[in-house]
Amino acid sequence: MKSGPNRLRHAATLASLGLLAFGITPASAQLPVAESSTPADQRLAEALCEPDGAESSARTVPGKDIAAHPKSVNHVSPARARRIEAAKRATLRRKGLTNATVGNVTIPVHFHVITDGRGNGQLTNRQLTRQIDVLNATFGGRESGAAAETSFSFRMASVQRIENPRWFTRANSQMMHRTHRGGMDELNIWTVGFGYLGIAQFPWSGSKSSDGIRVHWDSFPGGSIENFNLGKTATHEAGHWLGLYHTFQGGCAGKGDYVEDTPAMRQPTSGCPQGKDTCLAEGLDPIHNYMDYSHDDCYNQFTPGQSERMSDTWLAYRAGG
Ligand SMILES: [Ca+2]
Ligand SMILES: [Ca+2]
Ligand SMILES: [Zn+2]
Repeated sequence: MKSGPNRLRHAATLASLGLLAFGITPASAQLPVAESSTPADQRLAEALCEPDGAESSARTVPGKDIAAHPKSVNHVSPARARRIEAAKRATLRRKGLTNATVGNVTIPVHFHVITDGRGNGQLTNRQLTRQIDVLNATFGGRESGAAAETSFSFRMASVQRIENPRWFTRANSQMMHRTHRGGMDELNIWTVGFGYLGIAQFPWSGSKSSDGIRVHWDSFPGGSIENFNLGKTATHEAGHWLGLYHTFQGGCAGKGDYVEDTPAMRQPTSGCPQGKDTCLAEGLDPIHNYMDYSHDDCYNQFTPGQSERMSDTWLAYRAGG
């Protein structure tokens, strides 16, 4: 069977089947990238035969696939999220890390810059460095007084540049398996030109050789995707890579995103609507949170609760490689 992101990610249907996790942004900014050659329904068919059961979280390029999937705002089902939580707690207990804390962790980053041979995908070294700077500013809590300073920082470990038009548009699992570097404690970032802003693999699912995040190259600092070109997509996907759900996970009911200090919200945010409040539960929607779908310049924080969740995730699934 074919592989790749095009067989992933059909949010509404897959979520209703309880199979996969992800979301489709309802943002309506203009779409600067080429149309995908793969029809959405084919993507769904391919997703249903995902061989390794990889669970990912995807974010579309604004305007992409939205009309066809208006209800695509569900992610991990609440039942699935409960099982994931139980498994994580059991893993921490087994490792004797229930009350452990994470010191400062510097995560090596391996960039795989995929190009199409026609001038697309060519990120400059300066853009890669600026992306690392954005990861460090965002995970360091430097964009808001309310932001948590997480345990995590990032450093450039390697850059490989690969011309492959097929990988550039499909960003498939073959690309990841053949190029992956390092262990679970190192972050692989594939930059590609697919129909999504980004796709992350959660640490509790998928194979080790596809661990990492795939990010649209034009979302990097200086990229051309309007409202999404300050490098915050990589921050969002790295948040998933460290175990965070969307802030709108689960909507208004239940445990939501399993983070206490992110107020529940019914739907992902488009733009930066001040005062948005979609759940009766206390608190305005956390539109400035990196795990919402707001514009890059609206984002400014992870919360202390998210920071703690990422540390737990690190201990359970990533520490020690
Ligand atoms: Ca919450
Ligand atoms: Ca509320
Ligand atoms: Zn996401």
